[in-house]
Amino acid sequence: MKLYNWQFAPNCRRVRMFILEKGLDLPGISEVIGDGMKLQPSFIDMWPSAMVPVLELDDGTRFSEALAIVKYFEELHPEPNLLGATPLERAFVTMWERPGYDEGIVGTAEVVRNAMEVFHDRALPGFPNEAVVQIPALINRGKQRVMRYLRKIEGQLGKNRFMAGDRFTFADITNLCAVDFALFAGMSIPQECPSVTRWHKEVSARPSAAASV
Ligand SMILES: N[C@@H](CCC(=O)N[C@@H](CS)C(=O)NCC(=O)O)C(=O)O
Repeated sequence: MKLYNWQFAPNCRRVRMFILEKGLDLPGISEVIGDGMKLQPSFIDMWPSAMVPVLELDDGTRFSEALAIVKYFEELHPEPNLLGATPLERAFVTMWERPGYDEGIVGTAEVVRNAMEVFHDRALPGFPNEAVVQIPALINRGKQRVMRYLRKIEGQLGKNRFMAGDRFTFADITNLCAVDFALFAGMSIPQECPSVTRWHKEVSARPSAAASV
């Protein structure tokens, strides 16, 4: 088994942290990024949609999408449960995992990809052979989106210790990856979000948080 990985990428960290929380031996890790934070041509030849993470099984089967990969591991290794133990808990894990990805990670990516020089003409991932220009107006729009996201999770974390309730799940993993990505991009948790700060401190102290960076 092999995980095609980009150490910097928040979507790869979602999978690495999940594997650590499961207590599994990390499968083979293959770094796909070469010079200039660009995907290696050999990876693009193998996987033309040009995005990571990708999991490769021993029989050569490959699939992508962080959520698909963690679901696969959860089926194979049900304990400790990270995706929800009952129909209702699974609904809550999904409900609170999605904004971490759709709003937190994607919103921050909008900021990073439109601001950083290294992403010049690479403003969207998955276009290895054509230029995607940066749009400076998207930097502030991305920040707006992330601030709305932080206020949204503040509401949930004001009432619950963890994202999906009273225990740690994959919803915490994706949201931690999102908040850390936003901090990397120069944003901060606003004062009006004390519960996000409280939760961020608690989940950051887990060994899997440091080990997955
Ligand atoms: N929906 C995908 C998103 C994957 C994605 O956006 N991956 C980014 C890294 S976080 C990527 O592969 N970027 C390649 C590039 O920038 O060239 C998932 O959840 O796994």
